[in-house]
Amino acid sequence: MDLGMRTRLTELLGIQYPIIQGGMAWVAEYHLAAAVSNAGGIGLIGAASAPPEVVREQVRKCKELTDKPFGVNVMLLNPNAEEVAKIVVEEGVPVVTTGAGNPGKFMALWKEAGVKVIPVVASVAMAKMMERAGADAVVAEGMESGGHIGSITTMALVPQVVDAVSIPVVAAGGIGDGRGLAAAMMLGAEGVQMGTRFVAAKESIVHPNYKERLIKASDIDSEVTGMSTGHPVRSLRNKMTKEYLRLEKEGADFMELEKLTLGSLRNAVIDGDVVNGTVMAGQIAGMVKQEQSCSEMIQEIMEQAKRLLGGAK
Ligand code: TUI
Repeated sequence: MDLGMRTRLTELLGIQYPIIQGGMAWVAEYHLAAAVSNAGGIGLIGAASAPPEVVREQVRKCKELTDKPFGVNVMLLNPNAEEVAKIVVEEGVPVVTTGAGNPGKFMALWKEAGVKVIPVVASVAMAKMMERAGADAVVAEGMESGGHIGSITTMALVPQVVDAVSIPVVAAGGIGDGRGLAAAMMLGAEGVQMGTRFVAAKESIVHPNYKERLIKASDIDSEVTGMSTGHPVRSLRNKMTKEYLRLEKEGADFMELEKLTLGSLRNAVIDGDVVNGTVMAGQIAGMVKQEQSCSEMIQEIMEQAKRLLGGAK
């Protein structure tokens, strides 16, 4: 069966399969990004809060591992976002996604350099604003996602964004297999972005404790902390989330809450502290059953989606 699936997204990016690997902080480094791109999707390096020169290094290493297109996710809460935005252009990165804010001020820079820009949005209003600003596509991310989230579900958000814009829409949040990809296409999306599933990839450098915690997780194991601070984050329940939610209920102030999460994602991903660290993961955590190579994952997802969508075309 020909597993290719042509959509405006695959045409825009020059890729075989309409699958984007999310630009997850600490997790999405060059080994993972290159593996996803080599498997026919598109991998992203998550710049997150990394120093700009580290991002440049990551991009160069990624180019050594793949000839296929890959991208960088620029996290807009990062005070260094502007420097990262320039590095992307200097290094000739073909695709940029953005998260956790409005990338408006970087659009001209990227568009003039021919970079394909795909902002992640969590509302119709932001999707429309991004289209007007010149975005090539948007990722509509529902609150089933791991990490920093909006407030509406993927099932409700995606069709509303599809109706509101004419650029391609990529669905994210709560998608973990070929059924999710097929469902996203039914909602009018032209691709999916997946994060949590790729955390368990063989090529993912996360600490074995993190992978194990994810693989053992069930459907209701994630919690959202930070509702009171305006930065809601979904992660797997542990000592940290319990303590955080208790403090939030008591009305603790921002600084007190911050103390609990400072460096906590790094502690989980790199050091394997899954007790006090932040184990970011989406609601499909319960669907992640085993470590697999990116290629195996993508082949499996495409076979399942193609079967559901009506077989080989
Ligand atoms: O960005 C993400 N997910 C993330 S970023 C991240 S790093 C972090 N860690 C701790 C606290 C905060 C951040 C971990 N996960 N997803 C994309 C996304 N973007 N989801 C929601 C949004 C979003 C939110 C507001 C996009 C635009 C937006 O606009 C607000 C405005 O008007 O500026």
